[in-house]
Amino acid sequence: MSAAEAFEALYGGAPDGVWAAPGRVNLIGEHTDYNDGFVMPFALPHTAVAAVRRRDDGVLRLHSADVPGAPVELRLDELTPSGSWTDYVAGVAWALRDAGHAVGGADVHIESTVPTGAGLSSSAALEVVTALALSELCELGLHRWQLARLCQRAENVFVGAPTGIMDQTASACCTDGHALFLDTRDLAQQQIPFDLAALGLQLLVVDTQVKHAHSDGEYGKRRAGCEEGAAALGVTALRDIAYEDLDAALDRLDDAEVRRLVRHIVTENRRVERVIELLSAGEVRAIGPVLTEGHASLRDDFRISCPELDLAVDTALSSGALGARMTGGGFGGSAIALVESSSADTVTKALAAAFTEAGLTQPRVFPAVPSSGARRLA
Ligand code: GAF
Repeated sequence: MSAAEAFEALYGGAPDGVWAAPGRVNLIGEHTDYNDGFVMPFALPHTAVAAVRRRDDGVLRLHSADVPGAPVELRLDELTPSGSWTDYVAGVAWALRDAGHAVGGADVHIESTVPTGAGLSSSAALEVVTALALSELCELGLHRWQLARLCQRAENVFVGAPTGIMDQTASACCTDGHALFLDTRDLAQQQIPFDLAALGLQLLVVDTQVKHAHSDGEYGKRRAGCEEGAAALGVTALRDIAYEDLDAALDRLDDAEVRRLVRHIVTENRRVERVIELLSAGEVRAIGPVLTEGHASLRDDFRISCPELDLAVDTALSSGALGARMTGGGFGGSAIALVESSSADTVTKALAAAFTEAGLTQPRVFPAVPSSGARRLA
């Protein structure tokens, strides 16, 4: 049954439209987004699909294919977080209305293929598909970057997770066959062609199936530590520390942990620039070692890896990957590995064997193909 048919069965009558918004993989630029830095995600083919019908009576009815039962019914003027999946949808309606946009209600049915808890932005996909649908149905005329900002606000203020802007912008703004080079300070964007198949390459996603939650404190602690570093160095954000000035900046910091956080952010911004330079020069295979260096920095300086992610990265590298690193918020979720297409099977089998030997749940491994951002399907 399609999402539109499921909507009809639930609510009676057809939806006004059907929209989709993808999850993402981040190629490089981790935890730089709340430091006004650079990121480079691309959209996955996995999407949250929403069949939506506008209403004007102040009522929001929400249903997900993953949650059996009747739709949840909420009043727009009484929205409060409930700790469930509906917060990501209701939070967007709240953020739109809080910003003064006229949203009068909606019936919503969601079906998502974005793996949850895998660090692939299933929640941003939910937010962005809601924002795009409501914006179009209520004729709000908002730009994609404005939708991303509103979705980030929903996540920060309504859901209560202190995330940056990368995931929502990736879901809203990515395009097929490209990675998105995003300057998170002003949301300036460049679409970078990233057609790996044409070069005989694949980027494997290795979902360790270890779950994490952003709101569990560690993410917020890293963010607070970065802000402490920026304040101690007298800059607006760590983005303002040039790579060339890193050693001098580190000398001015007393706290060893803050020093490590600062070093990760400054070197990570440099790695994003390096990847752009290499991709622009057509040296795609040469980004491999830069990705691997990024993993070491996240593991040793930012300290957000975990044994499962390290095992995925080490195994991918020892079985032939050109580069590998964890991707996303950390503490579980997914790693990525750049591989020759001809060695994708070998790497996948090596991962399965290593996880079996370590007594871990099998990872879910699949090639990530750069896909379209949010769009209307019907
Ligand atoms: C999570 C957050 F939601 C993003 O904003 C970003 O900080 C990422 O972790 C780490 O790069 O996905």
